[in-house]
Amino acid sequence: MKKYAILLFVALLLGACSTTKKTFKQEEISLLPKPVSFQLKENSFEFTSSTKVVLQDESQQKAVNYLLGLFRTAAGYDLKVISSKKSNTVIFEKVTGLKKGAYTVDINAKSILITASEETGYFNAVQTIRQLLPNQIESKKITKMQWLVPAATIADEPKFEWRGMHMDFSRHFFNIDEVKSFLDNMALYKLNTYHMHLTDDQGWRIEIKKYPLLTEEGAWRIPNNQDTICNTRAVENKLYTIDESNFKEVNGQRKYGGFFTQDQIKEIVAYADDRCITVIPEIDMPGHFKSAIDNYPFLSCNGESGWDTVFTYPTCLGKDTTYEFMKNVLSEVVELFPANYIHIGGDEVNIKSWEKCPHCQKAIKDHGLKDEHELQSYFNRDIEQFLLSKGKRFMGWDEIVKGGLTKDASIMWWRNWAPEAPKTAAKNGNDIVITTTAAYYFDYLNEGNKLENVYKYEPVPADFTEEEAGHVLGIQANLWSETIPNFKRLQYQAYPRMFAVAENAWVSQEKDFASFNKRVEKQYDRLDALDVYYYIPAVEGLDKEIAFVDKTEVNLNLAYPLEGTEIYYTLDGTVPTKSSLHYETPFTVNDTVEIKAKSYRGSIYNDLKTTKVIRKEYKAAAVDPSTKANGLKQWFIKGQFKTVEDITSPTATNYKSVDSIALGNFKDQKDFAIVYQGFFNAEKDGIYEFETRSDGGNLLFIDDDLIVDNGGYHGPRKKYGKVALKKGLHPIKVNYKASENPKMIDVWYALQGEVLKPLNSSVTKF
Ligand code: TNX
Repeated sequence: MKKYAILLFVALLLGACSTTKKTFKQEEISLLPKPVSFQLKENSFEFTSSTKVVLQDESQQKAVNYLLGLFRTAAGYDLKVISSKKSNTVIFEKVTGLKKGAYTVDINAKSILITASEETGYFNAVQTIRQLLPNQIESKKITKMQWLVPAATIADEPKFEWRGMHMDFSRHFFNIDEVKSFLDNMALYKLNTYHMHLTDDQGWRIEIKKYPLLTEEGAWRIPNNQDTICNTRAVENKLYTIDESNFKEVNGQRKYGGFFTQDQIKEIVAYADDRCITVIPEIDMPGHFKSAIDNYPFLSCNGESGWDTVFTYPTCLGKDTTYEFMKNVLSEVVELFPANYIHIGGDEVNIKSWEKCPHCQKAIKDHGLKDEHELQSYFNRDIEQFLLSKGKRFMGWDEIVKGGLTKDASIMWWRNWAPEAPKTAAKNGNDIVITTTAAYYFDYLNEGNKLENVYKYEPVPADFTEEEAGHVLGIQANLWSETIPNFKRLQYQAYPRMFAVAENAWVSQEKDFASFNKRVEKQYDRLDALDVYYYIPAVEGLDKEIAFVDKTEVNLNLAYPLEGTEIYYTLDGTVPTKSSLHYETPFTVNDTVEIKAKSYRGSIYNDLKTTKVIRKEYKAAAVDPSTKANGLKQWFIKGQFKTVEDITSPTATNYKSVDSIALGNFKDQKDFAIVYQGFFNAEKDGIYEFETRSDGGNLLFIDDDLIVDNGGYHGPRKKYGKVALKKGLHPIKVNYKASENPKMIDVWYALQGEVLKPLNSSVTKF
């Protein structure tokens, strides 16, 4: 008896040893997107080389493959796949009634049970387990370690069916390995729709067998003025270097470009499909078509190809050959992409060409159309019918709403300034993907469109009824690549903002930025393991010149705290590296210098920030200025001025006295200038900042010295300047030259470092 008791005790002990493992703390866990429900339990499950995976149904294959792949690469072993339950197993089990993408996971020391009703549910469950595993699971090198997953019960389902990311291959090209890496990381965050913008003015990126010139010629360009921004920025900032591997020598000419063969497209689609990601192709038409028109000039209204003022000449919609060309292209495209939707663009069309084109005008007349917008809709409907005949649905940018849509069409709303487009579409019963410039334009810099803004943005328009909201398929962020010339830069623009898209596309619960941000912070180490580049907090304090008289303290800060991020800077004009000066505390400057600073987290750095720190001499106040009233003198001068420099100071006494600087009723006038003159009252000795905002051009002088140079012809633009002023009155003059379409002239001021205030009669005299 005693002997049995001892045996039983040993058995229990052994059992306990093999099943009692680490219990995780909540802070160690960071799931993104956040699951609907997550209950942490005691203990954990350990993956070992003897862990088996129970596969019972074909719909589980993709999820199982992905799980096996993770362990093969990072742990160096193959998990065995079996069909019946045992202990130390990961069991995939089909249940009925869960929504698409939904899953449950139950993890205990002995097993992991995953349930779902279809393949994307299983796949999402594996991604949750992937995020619960140590970051080393992302490594391409084998690590020997304990692969623990916390015991927990999880139930989860997505909010939106369309959880999208977009890449623009035309403006800059990204190769197939980069696409695959992007897809892998989309999968990790449960993003399931990948929109490929494959054609545009700057390059055609998909092989079309019937029209070989599209890629033989249309995929390659001689670097031109479209490349100036990147090339200029790249001088000091390598993140803007145009990827060298996308250049090739053609007949002695260095050309930029690239394209996907149809086989490569199939490979991408299959790779995405293995990750439960749908690929949506976009062939942008009838505008943004220059790369095709260049090589097939019959497509345009008069054989012309190139840029008009803002957009390129579109294809002619009055010639049958255009319709035939589009359909021939699409016939090949539909065969390559199994997705339901084909995106035909439809944005930013320069309809001026159609106004002048006899073919287009004839088509408008023949088909009883009202105008050029209806001509585009006529074209859209024809293309839509064609796509329907191929079993595909038609999708386009929100401009296509204007001339009328059929019930079946779907749109992507991007123009934040055109809220009537999604409203009209939703009322009409069209489905909508929200991709607005207000939050989802990831080509916009992180500093201007911050993570918090993306996270807090409410995608469904506030004026949508419940029924209309039902037409919102989901959300998508776009990575337009005019200024994204390499894959590192693309990742820099995408992360961490892509997390906000993943979270808001998935989670229905109320938003809480602080708690979301905690989970975001935990992702950076995983991104490091994945070898993904990302945005880190920028150096703040160098946005404007710093002026001083004697000496000044320079204070550099990170825009927000992020563990492991440090600032490096130089004072000798060179671009800082990690061997440059390491910023610890504010430092004193007593002569004019240029500061260049970058933040670093490991080898990740962000955009260079540069500013001048300039020594100034005080300007003495005017002696005996003999002023009578508050405000400024204003002269309105009729006449054509070539530049703002051509305005001479008026001496006439026909001025008006004004309290503030503003365009007011002059908005409706043409060909004029305005001059303001008087004194600025400096309340104390100090550095003063002036800022002007105007169109056309303006110059601000103090004591006849140019302080703000906002000259040159331009749309509304702000500029600033700084000056050291002794307490008292200082002569001030503002010359403004109106643009063709006068919009504004106003002037702001502040003591350096303080908030700008409008310049008005409280500080001016004449
Ligand atoms: C507008 S979004 C465009 C793109 C540009 C993008 C730059 C859309 C349908 N058209 O062609 O790349 O702005 O932000």
